[in-house]
Amino acid sequence: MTDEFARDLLVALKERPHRISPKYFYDAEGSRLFDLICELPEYYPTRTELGILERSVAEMAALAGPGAEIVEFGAGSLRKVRLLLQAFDAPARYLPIDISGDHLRDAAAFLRREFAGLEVQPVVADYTRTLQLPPAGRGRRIGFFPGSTIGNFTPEEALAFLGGAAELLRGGALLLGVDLVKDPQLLHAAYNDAQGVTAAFNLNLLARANRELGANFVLPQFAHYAFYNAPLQRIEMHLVSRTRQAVALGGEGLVLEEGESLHTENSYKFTMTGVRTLAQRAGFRPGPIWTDPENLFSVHWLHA
Ligand code: AVI
Repeated sequence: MTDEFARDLLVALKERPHRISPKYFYDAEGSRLFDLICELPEYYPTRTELGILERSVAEMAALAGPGAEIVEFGAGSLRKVRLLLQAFDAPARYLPIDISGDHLRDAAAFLRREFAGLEVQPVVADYTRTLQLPPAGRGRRIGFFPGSTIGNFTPEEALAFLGGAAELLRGGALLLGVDLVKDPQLLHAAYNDAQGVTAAFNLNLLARANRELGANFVLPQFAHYAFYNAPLQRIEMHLVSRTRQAVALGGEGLVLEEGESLHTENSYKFTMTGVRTLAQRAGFRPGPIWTDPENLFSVHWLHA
């Protein structure tokens, strides 16, 4: 990962516009900051999705049927998958897929203790690449991809990911959590919180480069800038250079001009029809959609 990070950051700084994958946010500190974001008053997606799951998990369990196995893409918040594991009828197996082996081991140990009889089989892999899973059991395979992480993919990546998931889950279904388009002020606030946690999360990408790659980014010289790009239906996060500055990375010297930005993340927002069309193109048959009273967030059942 360190080599890949070094290479991608170097490319990002040399090419214009400067942009890098948001996957590099998530070292231990980045994951800690993201957990804090999920608790912020302005960041509605996590609590809204949890509310939807709590209200509708019985319907989801009925659709899954007995002895299902849950395949989670990314071992994120245990709170969400626990709701499914508690409500599903005798789930046979839980297969969390994550690039971080440590995170997976902790999550697996925790769930094995809580759900006696549940087989937990972690898969250390990058779920955005082609995946091999252990052979399916007798129950249906239900994929789980909550949190609107799909929104952090480019449209092409989202289609490719969903196409792969449809193959992997054939005969089963995917439960997909998706953030919806809404009042831009609400979106803006969610990515510009008053406590500055999202800013710290964004800046951690540079702090991480200093820690891991021996770079010399001076964090106060960069501004967190997040805005809703309405025509493209996405939040964009950037780190904007406050001044002309030299950066040393991997033995190379680079210059960032005043006002130049490093584009660190897109977070696409969807309409319900948009999700259904995308899912159909990827080989799913759209099923029920659950949402909250304010239509902030949606959870989709997609037949594979
Ligand atoms: C993980 N992902 C869905 C979050 C989002 O909302 O796009 C990451 C995030 N970025 C800033 N705040 C939260």
